[in-house]
Amino acid sequence: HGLLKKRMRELVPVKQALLRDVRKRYGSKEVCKVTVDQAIGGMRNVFGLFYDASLLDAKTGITMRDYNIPELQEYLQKAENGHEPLPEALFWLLCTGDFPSEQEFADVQQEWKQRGQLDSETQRFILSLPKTAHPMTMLSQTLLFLQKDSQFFQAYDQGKISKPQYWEYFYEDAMDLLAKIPRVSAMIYRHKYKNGEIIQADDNLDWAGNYAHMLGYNKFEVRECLRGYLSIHADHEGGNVSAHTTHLVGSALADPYLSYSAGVNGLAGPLHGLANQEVLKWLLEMREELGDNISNEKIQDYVLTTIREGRVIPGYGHAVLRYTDPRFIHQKEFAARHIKDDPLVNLTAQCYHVIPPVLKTIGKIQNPWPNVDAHSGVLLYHYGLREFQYYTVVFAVSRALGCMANLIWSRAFGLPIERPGSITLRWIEEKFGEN
Ligand code: FCX
Repeated sequence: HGLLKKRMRELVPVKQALLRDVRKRYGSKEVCKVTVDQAIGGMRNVFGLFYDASLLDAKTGITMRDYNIPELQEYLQKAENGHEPLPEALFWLLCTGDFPSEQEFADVQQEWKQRGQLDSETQRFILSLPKTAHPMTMLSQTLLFLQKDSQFFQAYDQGKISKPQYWEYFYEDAMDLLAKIPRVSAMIYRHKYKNGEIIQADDNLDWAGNYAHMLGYNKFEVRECLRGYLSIHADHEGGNVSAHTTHLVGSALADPYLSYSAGVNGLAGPLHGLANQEVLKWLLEMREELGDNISNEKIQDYVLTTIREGRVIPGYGHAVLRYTDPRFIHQKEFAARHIKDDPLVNLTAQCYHVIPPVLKTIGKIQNPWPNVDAHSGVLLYHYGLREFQYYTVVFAVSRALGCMANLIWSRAFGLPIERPGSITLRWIEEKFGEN
């Protein structure tokens, strides 16, 4: 076994004991009240989930194991001459709460290389998918195809395992899934957009660098872009659609492949992960209609027209955040360091100044500021990855890190099947009605 599993075996009993103690001391304390509005309104600010690896603050944004985005960028391992954090190191942190040593980091990297091969059946499956399918659908389908290899499913099916062992089998599946997902995703890209001309993995590269390479983008800067991208999108606490779906499906003891395929389906919604493709579409439409060097006034009008048409401004707003998403800032700073005079990058920066004041004038919008999706696609577009339908797949490769770390811990903590209650209109009227 690798060093991460060894470390998890040390940690699991310690954290299980901590959880028992917390429940004993605080188990009956009230976390929050729930109003009828909250039950109907998508459970905003209902704290009814336990999800240990990250926490979202409305003002300051995401922390993963208590570290914010600039801290992660500073403390996690980087590639030689690189500035961006490496996802292998982040996964260690998400699983253990500690930054990995060089040896521990290298061990995860090595393990993913060893587990990453796709067998010929899987490759044939991907290459047989209809090219008209959306790349997110292809990814979800391939994760389901890989489910045949689930060690958890097989052991459970044969009645071989009991509850204390579940997490170890989830761990094995999670590590396999993470090792394979860049290869699967790159193959989907090459199949759909590049005549099926597959690029073999380069085992000298790191996980994210290799993904860039297999997509067909070999500049150091593109690798750096993906290293950062795959790190900052990894986890965004438990309540967002992809994380919550994965967590919920996993709670029924559906294995990591089934669980994450479900999470990917949620990520494919335009109000969630698909927003990054929508941003590109929206910016390109704006440029097509208004040309280059668009004035601030024209952008304002375009925003208002989009809203009048009953559409949302993609990349702006958030269910939890109330200020600019620090992940947006991370990408903006990346662009400032690496990219000079790209029209779409410049337009994105201009939109950042112009759009929030316009959205503020529309009373119902709770958060006028940009989220991560407002910037991510523009970077990929700059580097030549212009098939924007594909962008959410890159998000999905990243989100797998957070979802898998949390899924392993959900089983290690022995969390039960998730089953909140629901209410009906009649129930509300009868409970709160006058008579
Ligand atoms: N453009 C236009 N209208 C917006 C808006 C935007 N960017 N953001 C919110 N609104 C509207 C909502 O549609 C809602 O209108 P309604 O009452 O007529 O249905 C109203 O303002 C109140 O919504 P609000 O409470 O501010 O936001 P929600 O928590 O309901 O929704 C999302 C949050 C993110 C879904 C919403 O802001 C949105 O649709 N943004 C655009 C899509 C997007 O960027 N999604 C990515 C989010 C995230 F980063 C991710 O998951 O990846």
